[in-house]
Amino acid sequence: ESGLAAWLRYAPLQGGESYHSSLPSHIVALNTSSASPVYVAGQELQQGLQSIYGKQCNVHHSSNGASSSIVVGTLDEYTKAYGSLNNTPDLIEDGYWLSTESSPVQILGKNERGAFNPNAPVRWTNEWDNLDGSIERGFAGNSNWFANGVIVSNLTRTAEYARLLASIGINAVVVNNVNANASLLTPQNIEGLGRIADVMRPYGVQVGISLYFSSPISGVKGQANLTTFDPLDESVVTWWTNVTSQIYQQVPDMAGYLVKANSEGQPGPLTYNRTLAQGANLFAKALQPHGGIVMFRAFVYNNLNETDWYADRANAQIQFFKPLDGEFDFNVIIQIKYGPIDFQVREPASPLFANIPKSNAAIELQVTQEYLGQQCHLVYLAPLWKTILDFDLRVDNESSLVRDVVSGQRFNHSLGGYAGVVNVGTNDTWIGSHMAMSNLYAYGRLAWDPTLDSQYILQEWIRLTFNADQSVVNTMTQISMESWPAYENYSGNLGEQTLTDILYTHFGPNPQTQDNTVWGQWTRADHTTIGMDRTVSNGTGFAGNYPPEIAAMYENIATTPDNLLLWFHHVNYTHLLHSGETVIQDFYDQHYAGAATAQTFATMWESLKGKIDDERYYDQLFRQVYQAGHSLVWRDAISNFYHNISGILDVANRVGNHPYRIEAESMQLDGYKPYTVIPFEAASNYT
Ligand code: BDP
Repeated sequence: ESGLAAWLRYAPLQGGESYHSSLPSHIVALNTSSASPVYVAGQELQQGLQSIYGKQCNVHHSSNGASSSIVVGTLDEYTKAYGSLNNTPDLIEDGYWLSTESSPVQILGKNERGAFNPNAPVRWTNEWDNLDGSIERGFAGNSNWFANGVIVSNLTRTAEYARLLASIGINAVVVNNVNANASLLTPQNIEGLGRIADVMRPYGVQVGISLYFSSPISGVKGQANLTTFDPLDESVVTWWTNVTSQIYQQVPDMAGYLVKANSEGQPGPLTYNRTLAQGANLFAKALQPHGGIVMFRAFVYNNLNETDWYADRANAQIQFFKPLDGEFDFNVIIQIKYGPIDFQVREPASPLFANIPKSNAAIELQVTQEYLGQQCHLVYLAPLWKTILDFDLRVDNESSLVRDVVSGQRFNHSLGGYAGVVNVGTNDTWIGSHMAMSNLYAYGRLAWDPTLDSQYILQEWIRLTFNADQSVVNTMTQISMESWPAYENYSGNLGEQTLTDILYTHFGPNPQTQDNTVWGQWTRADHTTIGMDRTVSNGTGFAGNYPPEIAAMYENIATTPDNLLLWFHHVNYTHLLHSGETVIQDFYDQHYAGAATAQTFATMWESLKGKIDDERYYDQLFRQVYQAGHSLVWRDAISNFYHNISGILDVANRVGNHPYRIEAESMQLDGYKPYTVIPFEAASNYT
């Protein structure tokens, strides 16, 4: 089992034959075109029944009169073939109706993709694939669809990916990096996008692309080269209108554009003193005749100027977007990362969700574990996402759950939803580790229905991906459910964010880089105090970006939850938490507790030997052993760092005292050269 089949293995069910008589013997898929999702759904049913139950069924494409059948089709096609239905629910786009009570069994969709209605219309993945085939923050090999600047000819894996995504309700994939490249827009690549769309379409998955804002002046081969990219310049408008039409000729159902502008070195409208809304609307207008939408990223900040101690990157989105509310075209959605900084292990919900009621909004989640162990650490993310989706922002003192904001329900928008950064690669596990695929599965399930319980989703995934053996389900559940709290504890608790190296790798401990760079992920730690004061009264004012009830909660140290204390407040190391512990001692205790929990994962995993296939067993075991070791590196590096900086002893005398640790210098080094590690706390005796 390489992992390639993910949760669509259709593993044989023991005693499957005993169900044969109660299963229908015919499948009717009401579409004759093999490129249609309904046709493909018929084939999937056939394959699933065969593989799970050993039952052979024929697939027909029109009503064959047989009563013992499963019919799959759109509601419209069904009524044409079988006559009208009583009691069908009202379906929205992509919604479907499944009845096993009727004869024939009905699986009917509002459209070909689709009595479950999705919670939000936009359920996309973002893939940060570069045209050269590399993937930014991808941990599973190279791109499945790009190589050497063009779109590859063999798109088999791309089609397989679409199949996986379809099964969890994802309806579009943005295929290239948000840090985009203008040469995506050459005629050759536009033709290639057409091919990607062709292999995804039978699964009901559309293609979207990221745009490079200054493409008109980038000398794109086969396109006009302008001297300006000013969004209000007529020649620029015409340029994008033309390119957009060319794309729609190849991809008539293109989902839309994703745009990262004026952030981290990406060009944008501010160069011409135009607003971000004017920039977004340039693309919105080009897309309107074709029905596409613009996902405009709220991740806008100017890192290079943030040398001012009081500047707070967390405020940037509010500063940029709040004044523009109401100025975005109807087909623009503001795509907002879940927290105000950047995919950290713990962040408060982005207050932008509460501040642009007139605009469509989507939440951006990260399936790829950029800051969260990069698939070398198991971190099941659904519980983290749920803390945000279920958070009540109390806009106008009324219930305003983030999930109701992005579904469009809270502020009455018909557009909104979810963007998940996945970054699948050519590796057979898709994202780099077998267990990390629970995150992709959970992402799709939550985008369809954010009220689902994290553990429920997880167990559904375990049964499909591994098996239903109770000990398999229980063990994997325990490891996964303990994984995010453990990672948070050993990588940076109390709202410190993930204390990784933030200069480039975002992997492994390096707390000192937090305060020594211009990236704005500060800890503000000195010899006596730690934490970032984001209050209105004394700090950066960030807390005031929330509606009054929430602002008041975070403004006050007494009502700020311990797990976000240092996110909002700057305190003495000896400050007492709600738990009664001091900040520094809790820091030590939790880093030890988190690493201790991670030690148990490998042992628990070992109890699964023989209960799952060896290939996946050993692959994951290797990762759990690695995580056990690396969690100690984390624990010691962070604890030592804060011990050195604060000078406060660990009451349990563990910090700096690791009798069982084998130091590198006491080993025979073969083929290694000692070098000085910075910060030294992350090293063995400085090297
Ligand atoms: C940061 C990543 C960087 C991305 C950026 C973004 O480190 O690679 O380009 O986010 O989301 O987290 O645009």
